[in-house]
Amino acid sequence: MPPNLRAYLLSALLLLAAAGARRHASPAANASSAGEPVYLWPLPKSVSSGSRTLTVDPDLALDPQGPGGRSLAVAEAFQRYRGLVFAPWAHAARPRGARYDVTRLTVVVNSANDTLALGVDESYAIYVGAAGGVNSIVGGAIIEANTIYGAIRGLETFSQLCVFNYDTKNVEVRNAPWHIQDEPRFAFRGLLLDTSRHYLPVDVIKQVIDSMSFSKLNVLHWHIIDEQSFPLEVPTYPNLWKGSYSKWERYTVEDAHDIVNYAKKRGINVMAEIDVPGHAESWGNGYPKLWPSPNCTEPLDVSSNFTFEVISGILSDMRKIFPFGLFHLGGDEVYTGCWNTTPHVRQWLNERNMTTKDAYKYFVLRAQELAIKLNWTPVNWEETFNSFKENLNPLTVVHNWLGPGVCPKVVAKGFRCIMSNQGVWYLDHLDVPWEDVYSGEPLDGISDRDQQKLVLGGEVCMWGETADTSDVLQTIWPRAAAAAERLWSQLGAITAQDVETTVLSRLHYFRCLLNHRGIAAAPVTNYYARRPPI
Ligand code: CP6
Repeated sequence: MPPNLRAYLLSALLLLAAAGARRHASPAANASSAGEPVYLWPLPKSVSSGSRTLTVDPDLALDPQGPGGRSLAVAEAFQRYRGLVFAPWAHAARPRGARYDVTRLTVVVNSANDTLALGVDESYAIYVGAAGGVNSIVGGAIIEANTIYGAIRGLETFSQLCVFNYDTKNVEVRNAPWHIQDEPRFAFRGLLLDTSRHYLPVDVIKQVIDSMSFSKLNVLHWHIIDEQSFPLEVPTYPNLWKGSYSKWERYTVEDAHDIVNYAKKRGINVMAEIDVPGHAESWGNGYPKLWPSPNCTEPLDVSSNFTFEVISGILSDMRKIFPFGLFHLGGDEVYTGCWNTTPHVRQWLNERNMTTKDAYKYFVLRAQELAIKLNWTPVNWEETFNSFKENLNPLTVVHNWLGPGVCPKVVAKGFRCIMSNQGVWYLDHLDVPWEDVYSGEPLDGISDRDQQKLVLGGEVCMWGETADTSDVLQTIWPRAAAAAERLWSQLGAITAQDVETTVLSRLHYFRCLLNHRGIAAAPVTNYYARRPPI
């Protein structure tokens, strides 16, 4: 652990002890200033703080520096965060002649390259100063980053340093001066959203994207289509979205572009999925020939070239929408029984001397080739690896879900891996408490350094069978935040803390922050029963 972090943890613990009964107090409920801990989520790599309280000017100005600092993306991100930080201030009258300590936020971004990709540099440093600070910033604040995406992460952290004081009606930065240096532990920090089991309106998806950026998650895994419905417009095969629930429960190509652009502005990649050959029954509503027969509607017909023409058409259309380098091809839960019992498929298998397992492999590899030709890295659910291991294309990223222990085998074979162990990271499992989510560890069972590097990160999954617009955000939050910290923060920072005390109070605070920002996050736990007597 870096020495300054250790010092921070120590002082944080002392402050918590001093705060006593107010330990779990929400930002809104607590108006004391000096000596109150500042709650950051996820915890940065290195932090040092002081003991001064600085007021922040409601007319806080952006001072953009460097080629990337002067980009529209940074200007827009600054305005978004200014709006969030000063939302409670909107009810305060600006005192005449008031003076503030922090009047400018300097944002230095070294590169103007706005390409968003896996592994993009998300590091940043923050200084929030007292007089005579670094870089001639006097009573001001500075964020430095190599890319605009680092700057966006830094703006989030800066916004979490800003606390509204309901007594003085000022936004203040407590415990200044702050020095923070930060970067993610894993490049892939995902959340799966399922729009096939229940349609989610574009605005709801945007809320999910907003909330992801608050916890520094950076991949929206959009499980667009499944057996229940096909909500996406595919111009090359325009009958496909006849498989939507209704004509109102559809995404146009324009909607999809809108989502991708909205996510990009928040440093979030969109990884789209078409789950083949199982989980694809809805495709046949528009093109019944994709079904082996009327009583065998899943998996897709492996024996027909038309099946692969449609996949190719979908992928070509989607390539124009989704610039992210990874594309998810599913491949899970493929029950091939009715391939065997459908005469023309049975004949096709016999002619090739293939078992249904061979045909499953043939299907997955052929779909992978189509994605690779479009310059995509294929991602597949772990059954593909479990079934045919090194026969998978070496480019494949294997996506774990069935339980622990697969990623160690995957990386030992030289494949890359994403962890989503359903025992801890399936958000639709409502009985999994946040502590279990927090305990999920992508590198469990992997000690070799080179093999560890093959673990891209992890993803929490919000499957849609039992959640829709009415409850999807409170099902995701606050538990997804536990995984977000696991994926962002250094391992030392997490294990050094007592999950029951400092982590819990920060998570309570983060949940409240989400509520303040309009995200309907559920309570972390039975808060009042645990509250110490005042
Ligand atoms: N849909 C798809 C699902 C699931 C999977 N794939 C799933 C399976 C078991 C549980 C939760 C979700 N609903 N396409 C598995 C990856 Cl418990």
